[in-house]
Amino acid sequence: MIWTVLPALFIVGLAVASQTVWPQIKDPDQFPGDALQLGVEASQFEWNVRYPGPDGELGTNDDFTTRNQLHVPVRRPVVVHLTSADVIHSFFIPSFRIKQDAVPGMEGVRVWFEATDAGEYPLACAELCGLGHYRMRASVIVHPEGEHESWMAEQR
Ligand SMILES: [Cu+2]
Repeated sequence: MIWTVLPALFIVGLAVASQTVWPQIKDPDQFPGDALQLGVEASQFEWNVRYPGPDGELGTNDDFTTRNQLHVPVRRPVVVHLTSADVIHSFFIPSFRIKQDAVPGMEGVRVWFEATDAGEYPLACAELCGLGHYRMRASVIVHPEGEHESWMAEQR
């Protein structure tokens, strides 16, 4: 009885204590308002990242893309709009403790993070998505203060 009841109470306690944290991570209404909006489309077997063009709006004709590279600024929230072109993939950045499935046909899947240190971090697919799954590996490049702006301008 003790081995069952005590862990059960402990788990319920954890669930109650984390009630406010989960929506901060998962509820789009609670995402930071000033975030940079990026699109990430997973496909067999690569990541295509879409950035807003000169008009600053994501999803318009002047957007530009990078393949297997996710360029973000340091200390600024980033919202990733996640889609899949074919099968279920999983957007996984271990260093940021971020993992989110990308499901074909499902729009509106979003995930957000804020990188606190500049540098390069691995991005991987965490869902067995086919024979080339192992090479579905990319980089998150976190630009130091001010440098992301000039990188964006250069790409545009
Ligand atoms: Cu995949």
